[in-house]
Amino acid sequence: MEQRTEIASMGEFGLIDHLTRNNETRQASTLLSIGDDAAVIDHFGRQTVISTDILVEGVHFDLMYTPLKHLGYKAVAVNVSDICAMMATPTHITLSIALSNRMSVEAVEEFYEGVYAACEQYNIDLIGGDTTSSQKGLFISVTAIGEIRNDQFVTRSGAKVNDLICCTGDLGAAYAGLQLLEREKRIFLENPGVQPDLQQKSHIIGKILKPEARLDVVEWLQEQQIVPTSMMDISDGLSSDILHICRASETGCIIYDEKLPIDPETKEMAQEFGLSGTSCALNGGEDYELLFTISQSDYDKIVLSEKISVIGYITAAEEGMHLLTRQGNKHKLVAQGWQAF
Ligand code: TPP
Repeated sequence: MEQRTEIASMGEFGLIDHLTRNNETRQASTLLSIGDDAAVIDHFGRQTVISTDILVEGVHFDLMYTPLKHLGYKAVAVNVSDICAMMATPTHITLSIALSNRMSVEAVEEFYEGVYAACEQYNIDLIGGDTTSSQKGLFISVTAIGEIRNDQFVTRSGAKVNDLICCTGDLGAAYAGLQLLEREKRIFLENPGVQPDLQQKSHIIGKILKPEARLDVVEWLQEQQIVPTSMMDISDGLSSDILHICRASETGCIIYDEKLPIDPETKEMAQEFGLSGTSCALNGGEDYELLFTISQSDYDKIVLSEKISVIGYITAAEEGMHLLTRQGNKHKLVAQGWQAF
C-alpha cells in the first residue's frame, strides 16, 4: 500500500525541513536560505532580504469581523515585520490575491486602501503581483523585499550564553483581541440584534486587526549602533519563537515571568476567559513584536528605550529553556504557540 503520512504529524517546521532537505544552494549570491524570517541574497553588492507570507480566509482572518481595509494593512505589515526581523529596511512588495466572486470591486478597493496605507506608513512600493479567482474564499500572498544597511543582517542563530533576551511592545494582546472578537461573533450569531461589546478594548482589538511592524525599533537600534546577536519576529507566540532562537543558536534560556510586558487590557480579557496574562503572552501569537538578544554591554543603551523590555537571558544548551516565576519556580518552556497544522 502507498505510504500516507498526515501533515499534522510533522507540523509546519517538520514539513518544511522534510521538503527542503535536498534543496541545494547553487548561487554564490545566496547568503542565507530557507529557515529564518527572510532569505538574504547579495544583489550586485547589496544585501537584499526577501520574505513571503500567505494569509488565508478562515485560517488567518475571518471577514465577519475583519474590515477589509485593516486586512490589506495587516497583509503588508506582517511581511514588513519579517524584513524588520533581519534588521533590514523594507523597500518593495508584490501582492497576489485570489478573490471569490462574493467580493465586489468596491470591497477589493477597500482592501487596497489598506495596502496603500501600509505602503505609505513603511515607505515601500507595491511593484507587482497576481490577481486570480478562488472557489474557497480570499487568499493573500505578499512578498516583501528589503535592504540591509551597513552589511549587518541579523539571523536567529547568533545568540550567545549570557546575552540578554529582549522584546518590543507588549505580548498576548492580539490573542486576547481575537478571543474577544470570536466571543462577540458567537453572541451575534445567536442573537443578531445584540450590539458587539468592544468598548474600551481598542488596544487588543487594534493588535489583532491592524498590527504594526516594528520598523521604528529597527531604526532606533541602528541609530544607537546596537546590533542584536539574534533576532526574529513573534508570530506564533513567545514560547514557540524563543525556542527557534535557542535551537538555531544551540543555547538554552531563562525567561522571567514577571518581566513579560503585558498590557492591562490583555490581563483583563485573559481573566474574563479564565486564562492568565502570562499564558496569552507565551502562547497567543500574532504579536508581530521583535524578539532579539543583545550582548550585556548594550544593556545601558537598551534601557533608554521605553519600547523594549529585557525579559530574560541566554544560557548554555544543557540548561534547557525555562520560565522563572516570581516565586522562584522554574517551569520548562514548551512550544505551545500557534500551530499551522
Ligand atoms: N483564526 C482566525 C480566524 N484568525 C486568527 N488570527 C487566528 C485563527 C490566529 N492565528 C492565525 S495565524 C497565527 C495565529 C495565531 C500565527 C501566525 O501565522 P503564520 O502563518 O504562522 O505566520 P508566520 O509565522 O508565517 O508569519
